[in-house]
Amino acid sequence: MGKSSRQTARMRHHPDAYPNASGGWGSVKAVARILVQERSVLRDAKILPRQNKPDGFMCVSCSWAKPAHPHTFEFCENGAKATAWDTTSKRADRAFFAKHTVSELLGWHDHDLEEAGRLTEPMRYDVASDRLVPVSWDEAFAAIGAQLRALDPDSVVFYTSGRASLETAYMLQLFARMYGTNNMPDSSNMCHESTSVGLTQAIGVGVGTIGLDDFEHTDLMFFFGHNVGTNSPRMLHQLQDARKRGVPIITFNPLREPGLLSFANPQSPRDMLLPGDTQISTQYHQVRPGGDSAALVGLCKAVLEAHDSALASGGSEVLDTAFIREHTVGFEDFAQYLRETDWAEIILVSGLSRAAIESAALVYMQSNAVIAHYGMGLTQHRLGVQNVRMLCNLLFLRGNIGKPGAGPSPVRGHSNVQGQRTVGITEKPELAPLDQLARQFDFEPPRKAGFNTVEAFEAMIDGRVRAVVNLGGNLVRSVPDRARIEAAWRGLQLNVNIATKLNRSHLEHGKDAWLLPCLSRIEIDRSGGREQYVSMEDSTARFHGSRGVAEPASPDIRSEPFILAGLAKATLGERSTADWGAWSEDYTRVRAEIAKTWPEMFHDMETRMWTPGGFVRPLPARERKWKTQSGKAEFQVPETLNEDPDMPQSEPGALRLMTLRADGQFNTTIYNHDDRFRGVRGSRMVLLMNGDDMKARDIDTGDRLTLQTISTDGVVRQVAGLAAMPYDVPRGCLAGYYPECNPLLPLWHCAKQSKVPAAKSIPVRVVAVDKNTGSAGDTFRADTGAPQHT
Ligand SMILES: Nc1nc2c(c(=O)[nH]1)N[C@H]1C(S)=C(S)[C@@H](COP(=O)(O)OP(=O)(O)OC[C@H]3O[C@@H](n4cnc5c(=O)[nH]c(N)nc54)[C@H](O)[C@@H]3O)O[C@H]1N2
Ligand SMILES: Nc1nc2c(c(=O)[nH]1)N[C@H]1C(S)=C(S)[C@@H](COP(=O)(O)OP(=O)(O)OC[C@H]3O[C@@H](n4cnc5c(=O)[nH]c(N)nc54)[C@H](O)[C@@H]3O)O[C@H]1N2
Ligand SMILES: [Mo]
Repeated sequence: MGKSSRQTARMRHHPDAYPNASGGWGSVKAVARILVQERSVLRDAKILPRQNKPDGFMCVSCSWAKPAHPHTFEFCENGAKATAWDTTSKRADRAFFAKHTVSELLGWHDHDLEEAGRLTEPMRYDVASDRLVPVSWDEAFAAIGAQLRALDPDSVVFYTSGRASLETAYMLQLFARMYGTNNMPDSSNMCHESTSVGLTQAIGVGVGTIGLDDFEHTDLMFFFGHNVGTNSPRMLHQLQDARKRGVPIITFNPLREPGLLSFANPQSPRDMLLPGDTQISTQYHQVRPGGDSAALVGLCKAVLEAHDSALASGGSEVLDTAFIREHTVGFEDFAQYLRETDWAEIILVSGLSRAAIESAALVYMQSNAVIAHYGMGLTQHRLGVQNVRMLCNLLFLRGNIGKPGAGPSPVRGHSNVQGQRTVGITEKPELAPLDQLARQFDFEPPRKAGFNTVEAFEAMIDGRVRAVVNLGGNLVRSVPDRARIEAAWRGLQLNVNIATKLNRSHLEHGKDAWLLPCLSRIEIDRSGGREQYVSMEDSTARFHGSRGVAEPASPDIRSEPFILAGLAKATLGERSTADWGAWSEDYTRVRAEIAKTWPEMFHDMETRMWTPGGFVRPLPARERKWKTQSGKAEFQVPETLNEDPDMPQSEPGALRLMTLRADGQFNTTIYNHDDRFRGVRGSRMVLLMNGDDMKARDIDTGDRLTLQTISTDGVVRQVAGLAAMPYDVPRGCLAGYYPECNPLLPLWHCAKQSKVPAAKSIPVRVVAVDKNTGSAGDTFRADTGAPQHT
């Protein structure tokens, strides 16, 4: 086989060339492969069937709703992978750390670090031997507590990734506030914070308003910038049911995602046997990255024009004028803005034709109940908050909120990222019930705003942050501006990591670094000598109990509540009125405190958390009660449609880079080097590129590109060794993988108001092309080392 045909075989690029729809037999095979790879106990035990069941554990992968009447196998390919990853029989134990120095491990690929297996006991970095060495829990708590006491609370940051339970999150926020800081950045600062800010402004709650029942009543669903087949696959069940009822799905996404085109349910024998897959998207609009505000304004303009001409010709209203009158403010200004905005600008910025936008608007106008799902394609932009507001504007025009089958549906990321914020993890003091906490625990909580993720790292770079307590993140990988933030991380005085598996953030040690291994919630938690349960909130604002089913990976690992209690006691000592010890031995006590803080939400939690399908939190917007500044749902006039102030209009050849997830990863956890749906195998150092853009630059498939960020701050940000692959994306943009491309993303290139890094629109140029001379196989083998960056 010649060079280029071998490459094409490895990098099957066109979605139509992909043999399987989302799910299907490929998905069954992928699950089987990871069970073998991890030598997972799943193969023997009956663990998977208890995933997302009312009496089982809530999946550690995505946050999608857990139905009251679950499928026998209420899990997906990626949920099964996540479970296998945690229940692996591999161990990174003291023998492993005795064998490998930290300097050596720093040369390992991210995949290989986690693949070493579960951590088994607490460790501390030892300078003399350049190794992580075992310590006792008491020793760790005492040493960390002493250091924290000596530090200024303003210089300490408590990060949470979105997997922690409600109990853990509540304990962490209380610990941080009793210690004296609101520095509580979390993963949502890099994720759906644009939603929390935008929806709160528009509808008075920072979360989506739809539930699973709405899928049965909807007439139309939009999908903006979410890759459901990979990132929340269980949602495909509801989508497929709706499609069977004939409900159209209109997708706006620059990239033609095989996972949004068609679906075969691997758990439905009928779908597996019948030829022909169910079509997911009935219309697919390849909007330019960052062109969503323009596309949404275009949709609104088409609806308004149809309304005006219907009235002029004596027809009936297209807008829901009763809803607009009774429930909203700002309509007149927005309508005027729509009338004054030229189609030419909308078409230019969105990259879509007027006919395409009007065809979507037409279906919207024919539908009485519309859901708008969205993900990182909307939130991770400079105008991320505005994108969310424009989506609300579109829904408001026809009263598509607070009625069955309608509403905004931000598809959240981590399994409890929404819940953490609900129970007080926030850097914004105004969002936490500080007075209540003060009364409940007899202390004076700090009132000063804390750092979000971007601010925490800005402060770390200039030396104002000295210590980090990191619950479950891999920040040197997930945060932008890798070269600068890694250096800052290494300069920390104290670095405390609570984690299940080894990652790079544990190895880039500061002066004093600790690694405290915790249970996964798939495991049975016997803290205090009896089985403990935890709880979480899903993407549809429902709370669920979760009980572990697997034996712990090691007798010497501890639960997150136990670890936080140990740290809090050692740090706060007599200063704290909370009975940390008792809490860590009986989580019902923690839930009782949560219920005291938010009685309306969490009353009778012990029984309600086991309700099949979960219990729902009060959502005023769902009842058309608006807790906004004006007391109404608020239209917004966009500030600008031109997405990107950082994108030079003048530089010819400038490209916009989107950084995305592959099928073989969960965020910084890399299960394998494949992206099954997109047909990429064996490498993540790949750039999906428009074929004409490649031709114009004389780039062939497999050539290795060096990308450089376009910026004026004098910092050179560059990633080399990215193999070009033609893909169906609009001209002028390309897609690469997160976290490999994070060195290109400047820390300050983030959304106004929410500070979510603009990971979906990084201005870049190609500065070097290495012609591929070896075989494709050689090219890909080179990727198993640590990602290259300069
Ligand atoms: N298996 C698995 N599941 C996961 C995760 C995982 O890594 N693996 N991560 C979890 C987390 S934390 C999160 S936040 C979610 C993330 O799930 P998603 O929201 O799906 O996030 P991404 O994979 O980053 O991709 C976003 C999609 O947006 C599109 N896009 C990019 N730019 C634009 C744009 O400007 N406009 C529009 N309309 N679309 C755009 C991309 O083509 C892609 O299809 O998934 C969660 N679930
Ligand atoms: N360029 C770019 N950057 C991005 C994004 C993007 O799309 N593009 N997405 C952003 C988004 S949406 C997110 S959410 C962030 C995520 O960023 P992070 O929160 O930093 O990272 P994760 O990869 O989710 O965390 C992985 C680690 O969690 C630990 N872990 C796993 N399970 C548990 C557990 O039960 N308890 C504890 N304590 N630890 C556990 C493991 O040790 C693992 O190494 O990344 C953001 N960064
Ligand atoms: Mo996320």
